[in-house]
Amino acid sequence: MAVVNTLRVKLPSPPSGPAASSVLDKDKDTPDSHVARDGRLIRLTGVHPFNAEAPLTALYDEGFLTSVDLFYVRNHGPVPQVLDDDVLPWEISVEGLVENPFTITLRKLVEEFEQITLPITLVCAGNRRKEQNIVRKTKGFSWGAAGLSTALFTGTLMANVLRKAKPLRGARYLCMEGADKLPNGHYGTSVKLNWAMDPNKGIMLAHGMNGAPLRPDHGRPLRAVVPGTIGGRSVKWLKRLIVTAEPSDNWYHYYDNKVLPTVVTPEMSAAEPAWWRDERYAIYDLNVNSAVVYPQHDEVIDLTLPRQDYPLRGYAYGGGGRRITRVEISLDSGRSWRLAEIDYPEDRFREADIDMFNGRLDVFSRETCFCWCFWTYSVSILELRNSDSILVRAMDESMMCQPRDMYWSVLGMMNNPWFRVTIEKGDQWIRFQHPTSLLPGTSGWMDKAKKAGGDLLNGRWGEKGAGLEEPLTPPVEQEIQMTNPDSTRLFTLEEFKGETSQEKPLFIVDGHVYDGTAYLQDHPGGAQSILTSAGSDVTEDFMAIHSENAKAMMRQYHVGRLDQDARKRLGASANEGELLASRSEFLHPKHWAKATLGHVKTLSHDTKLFRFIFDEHQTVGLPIGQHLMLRIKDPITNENIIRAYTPVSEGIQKGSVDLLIKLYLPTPVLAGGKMTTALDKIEIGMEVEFKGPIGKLEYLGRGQVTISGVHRKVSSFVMICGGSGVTPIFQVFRAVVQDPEDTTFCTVIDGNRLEEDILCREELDDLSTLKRDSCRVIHTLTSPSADWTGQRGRISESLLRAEAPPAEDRIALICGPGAMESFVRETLKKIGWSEDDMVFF
Ligand SMILES: Nc1nc2c(c(=O)[nH]1)N[C@H]1C(S)=C(S)[C@@H](COP(=O)(O)O)O[C@H]1N2
Ligand SMILES: [Mo]
Repeated sequence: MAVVNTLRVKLPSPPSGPAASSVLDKDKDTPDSHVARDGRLIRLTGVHPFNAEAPLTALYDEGFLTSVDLFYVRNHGPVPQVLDDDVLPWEISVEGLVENPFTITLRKLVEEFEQITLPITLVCAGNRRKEQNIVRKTKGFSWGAAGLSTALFTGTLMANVLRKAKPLRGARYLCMEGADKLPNGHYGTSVKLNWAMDPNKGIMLAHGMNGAPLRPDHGRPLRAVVPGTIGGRSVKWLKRLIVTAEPSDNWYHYYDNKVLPTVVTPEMSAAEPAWWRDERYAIYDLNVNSAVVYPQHDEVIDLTLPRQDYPLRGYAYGGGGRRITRVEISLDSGRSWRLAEIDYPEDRFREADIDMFNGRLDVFSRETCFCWCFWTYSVSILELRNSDSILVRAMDESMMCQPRDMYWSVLGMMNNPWFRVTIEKGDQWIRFQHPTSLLPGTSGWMDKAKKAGGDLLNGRWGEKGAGLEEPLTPPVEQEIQMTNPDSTRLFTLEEFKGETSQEKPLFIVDGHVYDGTAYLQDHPGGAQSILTSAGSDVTEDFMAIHSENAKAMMRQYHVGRLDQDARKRLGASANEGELLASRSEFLHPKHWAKATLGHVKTLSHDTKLFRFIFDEHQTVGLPIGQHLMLRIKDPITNENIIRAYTPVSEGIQKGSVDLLIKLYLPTPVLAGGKMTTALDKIEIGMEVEFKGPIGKLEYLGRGQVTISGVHRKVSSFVMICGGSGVTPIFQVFRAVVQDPEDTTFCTVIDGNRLEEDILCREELDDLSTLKRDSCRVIHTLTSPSADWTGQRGRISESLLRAEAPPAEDRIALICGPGAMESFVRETLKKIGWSEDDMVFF
């Protein structure tokens, strides 16, 4: 690079290091088998077509300029392959309403036109769409908040090329078309001609990115770059420029990159094409937006460590060249706001007038802002601890501010409500939750609020409680029927595998078999997106990616379902299944491990013992005192139900785990518990999933415990429980009593209503006989029969005073219904316990 004048400032430079040079295994069987990529990018639409963003933190940490490796990618279909020898001879045409139509090669574009280099942030209109999809599934896939990237683009101003063609009177639009052939024709769109002619808009024809030729994913060898405007207008693999009187009539111009009015449902948009024909709803300029990067999703601050201030950090951008003029932070749900500091790295280029990458770098002559900026706000940990959430909003120079409420629309685009990070609190820590998470098996606060039944559009982020209005109409959440009741064929695994081929791709969603043949030509992601699914179970990806409309279409391709045996074997052969099966412990903290229901034993009118079976060589892998999570798909609503349990079986037991579960059965006035209702319906041999361990207490044996990771010595336990709360307590009690060397004293106080309600009674009583001197089990009943000889009444202050006084190295373990737990907490405090010595499960 030739430096023309001496700089007083240091310019941000692209991240160094070589770009990815090998083709990932995943891509080898796809039409993109010629495209080298970086494995860190998170794929958002299965394997192919390639739509991907970097982990948000990795993107931010690279700084102002994004490496070509982490630059987000939005491909509607396969990447056109352009060999080295074909780069310079690449031809584009300039045609339509022009006096002087011509074609020109890339070589001539570089030779004949002035070359410029500009820093530009591209943002997909779908950035942050996952938040919309959680409110209600849109017709678009789930982008997180990293659907944007910044690079130094080198090329020529579009205006210079157009001027040479001499647009005629009446010409108002510049249409652009790419070389990628998609199910609905080539990708194409348009922008206003007088924008393209305006040097202030910076619209360019780019062949270079961060000082190297464009990468295949980003439009090699030539693309349009339209700064300040959604990425969708920056046509890649550019072949044609067509000057017209009307906006582009390309299919993708009509059916993509629009914000339809919020009243338009996915069904209406499919049934009434007029909505799409309204150019007023087309998106051009980006809207003002911002996001929090630090704290990251799931980041934990340990409050026991020395406290420093925490620098909150993130990004913001505006559209149409407008500068971000403020970024504000609220720690009190939007009642008050504080000003964050903003850094504009783009301005450092403004002061330079140099040559960079063989193009003139002249940001100075424009007043526009075409790049993201970074905000910071330092806050004390104490304030974070006292707050429920961090809210961020940005404003641009036209005083447009991000709104509090989401504007939900069919395509889920331009999502820009205040970015909210919630703060969860424990005794010794706080943890942050972003709205969504892209990692499998994880979720953000939005998923949780929604699952808890909150209305995410109630102006309070789905919180419930005093002063909040219930929505006038319940949110529409309809179940889509994907199966055809007439398709009753049962497939064996051999039949399914034998009949599937590249001509006739059969695939599985939710145990049902679909035949994609008739849809190969019409799939918006190209035939490849179906062909890569042939012969496999694509449930998770399919459900995550597809809209309600797409799901409704599945009915016509439904051909039957797998039989039990095929389901089991297919599940077990999935990669993840193999990975999990090769471990000596069944539970995995990150992956859901599959087990089947072995048998069910009824213990009382409302409790059953469930045995779940897994690999016979594995133990469950649960430390004493910890819990596991059970996930079941409701057979009717398909909804995932997750609850934490502590097994009653021992950790050394191989091949199975036993859960004692109290059933909350429906009554004429009350619906039953969700898990109960689902468990009631599952049959022997059916599949469920487990994950874990979780929990703050671990009993290491012989008087040693850790509580939230902190090691402690115990000489006696008081274990207070009620109902099924006995299960975690039982684990610890058994561990103490079964070890002859363990001298820890235990007092179990178990409160129930009727004698037959006492769970694990025999086991508890039998175990206590092993250590008569050091272990006691006290049962108390609120409705005892006449011949009951044990304690009577609720767990009371006098009972606790008598049996559970505080003592040196004594810890209370408490598990039971909420009301009981809070009574015990208050009472123990009253009789002299410190809260540090109580553990609630
Ligand atoms: N020819 C072509 N151009 C295209 C697309 C495409 O699929 N084909 N996707 C568009 C969309 S929606 C976006 S957001 C940007 C993404 O550019 P990138 O992949 O280089 O980040 O390219 C745009 N240009
Ligand atoms: Mo996009």
